[in-house]
Amino acid sequence: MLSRICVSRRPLVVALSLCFVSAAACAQEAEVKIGIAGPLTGGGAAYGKDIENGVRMAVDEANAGHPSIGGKPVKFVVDSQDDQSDPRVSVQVAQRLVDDEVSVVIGHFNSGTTLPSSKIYAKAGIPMITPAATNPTITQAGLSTIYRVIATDAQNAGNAGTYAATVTKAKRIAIIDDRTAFGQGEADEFEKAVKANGGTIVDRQFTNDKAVDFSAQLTAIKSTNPDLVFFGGLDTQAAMIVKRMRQLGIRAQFLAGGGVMDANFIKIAGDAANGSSVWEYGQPLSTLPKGKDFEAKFKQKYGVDMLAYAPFAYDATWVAIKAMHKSNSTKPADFNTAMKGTDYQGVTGRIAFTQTGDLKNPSSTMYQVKNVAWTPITTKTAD
Ligand code: ABU
Repeated sequence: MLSRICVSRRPLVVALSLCFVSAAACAQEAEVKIGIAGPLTGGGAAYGKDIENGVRMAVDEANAGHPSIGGKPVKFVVDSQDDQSDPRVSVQVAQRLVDDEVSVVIGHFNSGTTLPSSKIYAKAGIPMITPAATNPTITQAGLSTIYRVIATDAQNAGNAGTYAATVTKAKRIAIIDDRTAFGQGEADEFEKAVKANGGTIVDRQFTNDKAVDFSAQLTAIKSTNPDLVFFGGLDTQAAMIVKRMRQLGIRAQFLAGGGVMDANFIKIAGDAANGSSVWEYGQPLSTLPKGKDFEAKFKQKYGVDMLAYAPFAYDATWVAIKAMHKSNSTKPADFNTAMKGTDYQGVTGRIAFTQTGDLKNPSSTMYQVKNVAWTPITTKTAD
C-alpha cells in the first residue's frame, strides 16, 4: 500500500490519502486551490451555481490532463464560498478564501459584493477574475490583481442608451433601477448615453433588489406617458416589471441591460415578455466556434442548461490555469504577471486584458423576445 501526499501552495502537508493504484499515479501532487465566490443561497443562487459549474468544468478538464507545473504534478481543487449576494458576508468570505490560501478567486457575481471583496484579494496579492460583475468602477481602483472577462455596463447599458435614443426613436424615456451597485450603475450609464444622443428622460424611479411589487413606481411612470421603459436590475424583477407594466396598461417598449436574457425571464413574464429587448454581455454562444460544444457538454455533465455566466467562469478559470503553466508557478505573485499577457481564445471569444484588467475588445449583444423566445438582433464589439 502506497500513500499520496497532498501539499498546499505554501508547503504545509494537509492530507494523506490511501492510494490503491500504481506508484507512478501516486507521485506527490501539490493541491492548487481555485476559490469561487458568489451567491449559493438566496435570490441569486442560480447564478452562483451556474458560475460554480463553469469553474468545476474547467478544473475537471484540467485535472484530466494530469497537469504538472514547474516540473511538479499538481491537482486543482475547488474552494467554493457562499457570499449570499450580501456585501457584508462577501468580505468575510473573501478573508476566508485568503486564509484558505487559494491561488486565485473566480468571482464574485454581484458588483456590490465584488467591489469590497476585490480590495481584500488585492491586499493579499491574490488574482481575482470576475465572470459576471459589471460595474465599471471594479477595475478602476488601481488594483493590479483584479480582472474581468465580461463587458462592463459602461459598454452594455451605454449601448442600450444609444439604441433607445437613436434606433427606437423613443421620445419619452423612463428609468427604474434596483439601487444595487449593478442596477443603479447601469441605469446611470443608460441615462448618460440617452442624453448624449439627444434623448429625453421623463422619469427615474427606483426600487430595491428584494421587492416584488412595483405598482407605485410604475403608476408614477405611467403618468409621464413614456414610450420606452428601461430597467436596471436582474431577470426575475425585470420579468415582474414588464408583466405589471402590461397589467397597468403601459404600452411602452421594455428595455433592459445585462442579467435579464435567460429562460427565467420568459418563464415569469409569459406572453408579456414578447417585444422586450435586452443588451447582454458577449456574443451569442451559438455563433462562437466553441459555444455549442460548451452548451452541450454542460448539459451532459450537470443535467441542466447553463444559465448565463458559466462560460465566462469557465474561461476565467482557464485563463488562470494557463497563466500558471506559462509562469511555471502556482504562486499568485508569479502567475499574476503572466495573466497580464493573456491572449486566449475562450468559449466566450478572445480574452486579452487592458492595463486595468478589463477585456480589450468586449462585445455586447441585443436580444429581443419574439414568440416567447430570445432572438439575437445585433452585436457590437468595442475597438
Ligand atoms: N452583471 C450582471 C449582474 C451582476 C452584477 O454586476 O451585479
